[in-house]
Amino acid sequence: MAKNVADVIIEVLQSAGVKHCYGIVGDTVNRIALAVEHSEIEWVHVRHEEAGAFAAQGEALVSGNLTAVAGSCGPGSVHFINGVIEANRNRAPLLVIASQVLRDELGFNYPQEVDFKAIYGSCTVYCDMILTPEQARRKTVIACQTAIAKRGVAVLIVPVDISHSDIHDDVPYAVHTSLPVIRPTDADLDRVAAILNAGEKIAIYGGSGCRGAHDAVLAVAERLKAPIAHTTRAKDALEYDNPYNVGITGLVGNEAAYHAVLDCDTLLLLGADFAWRQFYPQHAKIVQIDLEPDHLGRRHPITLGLIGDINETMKALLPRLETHTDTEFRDLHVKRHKSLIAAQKKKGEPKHNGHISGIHLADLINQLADDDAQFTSDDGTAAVWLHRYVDMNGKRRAFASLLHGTMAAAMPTALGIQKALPGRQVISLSGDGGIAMLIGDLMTAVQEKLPIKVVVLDNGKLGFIDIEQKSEGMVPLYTDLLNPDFGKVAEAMGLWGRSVDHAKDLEEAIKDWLSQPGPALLNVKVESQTLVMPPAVAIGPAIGMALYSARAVLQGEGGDLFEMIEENFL
Ligand SMILES: Cc1ncc(C[n+]2csc(CCOP(=O)(O)OP(=O)(O)O)c2C)c(N)n1
Ligand SMILES: [Mg+2]
Repeated sequence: MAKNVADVIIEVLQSAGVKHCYGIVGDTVNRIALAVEHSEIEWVHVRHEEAGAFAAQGEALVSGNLTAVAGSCGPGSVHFINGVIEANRNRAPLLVIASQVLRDELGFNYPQEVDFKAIYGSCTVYCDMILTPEQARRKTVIACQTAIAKRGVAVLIVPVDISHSDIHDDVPYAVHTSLPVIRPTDADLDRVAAILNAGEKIAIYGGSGCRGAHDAVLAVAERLKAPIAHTTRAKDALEYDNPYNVGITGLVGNEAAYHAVLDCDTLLLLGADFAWRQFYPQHAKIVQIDLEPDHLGRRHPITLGLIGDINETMKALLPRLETHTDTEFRDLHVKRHKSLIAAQKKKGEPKHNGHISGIHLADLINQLADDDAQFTSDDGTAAVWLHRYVDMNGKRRAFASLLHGTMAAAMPTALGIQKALPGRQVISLSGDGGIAMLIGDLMTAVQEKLPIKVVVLDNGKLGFIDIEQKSEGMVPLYTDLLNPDFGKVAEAMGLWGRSVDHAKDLEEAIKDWLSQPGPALLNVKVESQTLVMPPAVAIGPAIGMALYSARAVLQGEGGDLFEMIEENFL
């Protein structure tokens, strides 16, 4: 019997594990939407396709399942772009159905005709158009299989006349995926062990490739008496139950991790592709292990680079390692990390004026959130506070735009995580700039009954850029935000909403907000000047701040300068 193409596409998606399809209906995608309606896949109706793509990647990341989005031709499917890039960089398996105008009209500048291959070809793992009804099953299978196996975004371009067509000769192509075990050979592991056994001050620097390898990495660290620094993306994979943790190095990090990595004589780099080259040691021997061959030695020259899954490789390496006994190097950095974080939290505590720092807000949320809460954060100061001051424990997870670095991802990503994990507390740390960008999708939380908890860090500024410009010696340009009361905006949209501006009211407000059964938004007026200092203040920013101080006084911005000094140094 003849089958409709749209039904076949959705049948393949369902067999590949897709549970939800996020999108906005319209003309060319309507037949696909009908197929979704007839399947076990649930349509999630968003207000902006970009938010839909962020949500889908949140679901894909937290569940590991292939997730889908579908859009109408032209602008509808163009709107996905920023979320698609975010998903692809985060290695989220995502299938995009970009519906297209009639095949007959392609190439003639037809209304809403867009060359999706030109747009999506460079930022996805697969992008192709279904050219005939008979290709539909086969291309959908390859698209799904590629997205799952290569962990990225596959875009399937579907002309409207194709999705309405019938397939007469349906061949049973099906999605096949498996997880191989990949580790270096025994001889290569012996070479790694020889380097590590000769080391005296050994540090481990773990990245997101360490997900699922917590115990194996810790066992190696214990054998080598090595402190473990980690990237921001590995925070939830390595920080918990880890007596060797020294936290994050890099711009968001702290001095303990920074020095552990820089001052070691031997660095074991595991599943980490940290981009900032100045944070790698100049003279240490570096052994790098990564599942991705193109990560080996691409940031910094290394002594030995091997391809392997971190869990399997560490388990095979452990018996080859001699037990080191000198704990001085490790203990020094572990102790330093603990006292640094405690001191920073102390500094962030409210002062006589009742102002709330982002540090204090993050610290309180850390204490009051559920044990298994899932956190998302926008690019900006929210990402810094989340990664520095919210503790992970093996059940919590942190999601932020750390590779693409986009604003506005936090709230929509939370929608998708909530969809995947009903009943779980999902907290979005949103900037006031970030929330405004996709604010319409707060209505998705209401309409789709997704009880996400959004906190807006309302500093009245594009705060991160304000600080950045000051550190370049500039008097800030175009960073001010004239905000509405986001608590009231949320209420008008049908969420629970409230605003707080004094530290004395904060704890009660957070408790109230987190206890709401439905979606809730807490708007918190936070200090705009709390500095996001890198672990070792480079000469550049220090001079920049001094220059800014001089210029600010000369240009009559002394008030701002005083506020900054008061928040950070008094
Ligand atoms: C879509 C997008 N536009 C611009 C930027 C550049 N940028 C990075 S952080 C930032 C400021 C974010 O402001 P806000 O959301 O208010 O967060 P804050 O730093 O004030 O907490 C900007 C403009 C970006 N990363 N993404
Ligand atoms: Mg802001």
